[in-house]
Amino acid sequence: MGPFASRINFNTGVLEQYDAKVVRKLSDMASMFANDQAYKQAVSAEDELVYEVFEKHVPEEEGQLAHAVTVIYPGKIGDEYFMTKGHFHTKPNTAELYLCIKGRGGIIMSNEQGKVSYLEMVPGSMVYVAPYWSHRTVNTSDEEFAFLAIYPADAGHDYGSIEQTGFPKLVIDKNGKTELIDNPKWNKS
Ligand code: PAN
Ligand code: ZN
Repeated sequence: MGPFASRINFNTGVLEQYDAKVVRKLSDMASMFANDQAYKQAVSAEDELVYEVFEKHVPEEEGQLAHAVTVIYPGKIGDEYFMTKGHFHTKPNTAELYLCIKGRGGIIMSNEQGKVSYLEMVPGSMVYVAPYWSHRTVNTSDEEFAFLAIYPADAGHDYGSIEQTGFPKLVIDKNGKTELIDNPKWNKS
């Protein structure tokens, strides 16, 4: 593969000329939100779009850099903000760089030792997701939250491990303020 260019629209947060789009609706996120009742009600009322990932295609091989723009729509289940599923990389020693383009949000990261890091993201914020840390982003605003992610193309996504344990903390809206609280469903293995 030779050099190529693409363009992010900084007003909309959308990656123009993307090759593939991943769509995640509420129904794709069963048991990920803490409040099961609020989740069930929300899904049956309207299976809302939670986030989309706009990807460029590069070969999934060592040395290549995958890059994608994620747009998380505003919303909450109970008091928990709309968020991504979250994952470890299948090759756990691979890092990732996030750059916020639009809106306001945050990234929650945790490692196998149960350590947690939460960092806020506003346009221009860059977050270095260190190797071995799981990562999930949340939209803490009432507009679209968009960010670019750049990562080794052979990193792979391991969703299963984090699905089993959950993240140690939830990111919630408490009377208009963003707070981290213990996740009652956290199932440390
Ligand atoms: C990101 C994420 C993207 C969607 O590109 O894949 O934001 O989140 P989930 O993959 O957790 O659904 C990234 O971290 N890639 O490695
Ligand atoms: Zn990742």
